[in-house]
Parts: sequence; structure tokens; C-alpha cells
Amino acid sequence: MKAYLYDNLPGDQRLPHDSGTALSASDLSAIGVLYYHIDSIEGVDALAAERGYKNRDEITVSPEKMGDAYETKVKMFFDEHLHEDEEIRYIRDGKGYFDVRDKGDRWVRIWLEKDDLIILPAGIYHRFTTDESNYVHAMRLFKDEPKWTPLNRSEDLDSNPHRKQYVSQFLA
Ligand code: KMT
Ligand code: NI
Repeated sequence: MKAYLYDNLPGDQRLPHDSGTALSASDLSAIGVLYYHIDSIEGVDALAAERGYKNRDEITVSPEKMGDAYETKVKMFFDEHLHEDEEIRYIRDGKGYFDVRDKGDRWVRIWLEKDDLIILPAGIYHRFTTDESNYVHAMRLFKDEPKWTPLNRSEDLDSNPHRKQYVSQFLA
């Protein structure tokens, strides 16, 4: 895992866009983003039991797996959005970037690789992209039924209870 402020410069979303300002795991936890490095499925099972993640599936994002849909999918993942549930991802292989908004509404880029696990809290604005390797294989965990509905950023969401809860807990 490597976290840093995004440079906001033009260029492919899959490039590093590293501004040079590094952030730590504790900077991430201050905005409710939890990072773990877990090198066994038993470790993931223990975390899942502790946090009540009852369901899981696996996804591979790559041109090999997705064919012509790949470029479209990668652009969709990169639209800024939030969810009304936590987003939990465990990287089994490959690499990818999760970008999350910080307290100043700046993008923080989090580079994840094999055995990295991230929990994004409900209500945080975020986006995802593969990196230049164009390959990630991840486990998606969830508490109940998978609810993937992305709610794209909009002022209408300022009154969403999950957004309000996130803002009052981490951004106030
Ligand atoms: C998401 O929600 O953006 C994804 O599931 C992307 C693939 S998992 C790293
Ligand atoms: Ni998401």
C-alpha cells in the first residue's frame, strides 16, 4: 500500500498521478478508511467474522477477462460516487488505485497490491481504477446482499442519511 495526494494533472487515470505528498495508514483512518495487509484467507475469514461480512465474491478486471467492455468498465469505476454500505476489497493479485476524498475535498490515491485489504466507509466519495498493468483480481466482501448501487456525486446527496452520517463522523 502506498497513499499520497493525487496530482490532479491531465493524463490517463491509470498513471500514478503522485503529487509527492505521502500519506500514512493513520491519515487514512482519520477519514474512516481502514487498511489491512492480510496474507492468508484465514486472516480474511477472521476479519469478516469480526465485522459481520457474511457474503463475498471475486472479480477480475482485465482486458482478457472483460474484452471490449474493459475500457468502458474502467471508466465507470472511475466516476466519483458513494455507497450506502461499506465497500470492502481484498486484492488477491494484480494492482489498483482507490481514490478517496479527504477533509479538504482533495483526492487521496491509495495504491493496493496483493494481500492488501481496504474498507471504505459508507458515505465516502471515491472511485477506482486499474493501474498501468491493467489487471486486478479482488475479493468483494459484504455484510448482507451485495448492494453495488453507485450514487454519483451530487448536491442532492448532501441530505442522504448515509452521507450525513459520514460527514458528521469524519469531516466535521
Ligand atoms: C469497485 O467497486 O470499484 C470495484 O469493485 C472495482 C473492482 S475491485 C478492485
Ligand atoms: Ni464504489
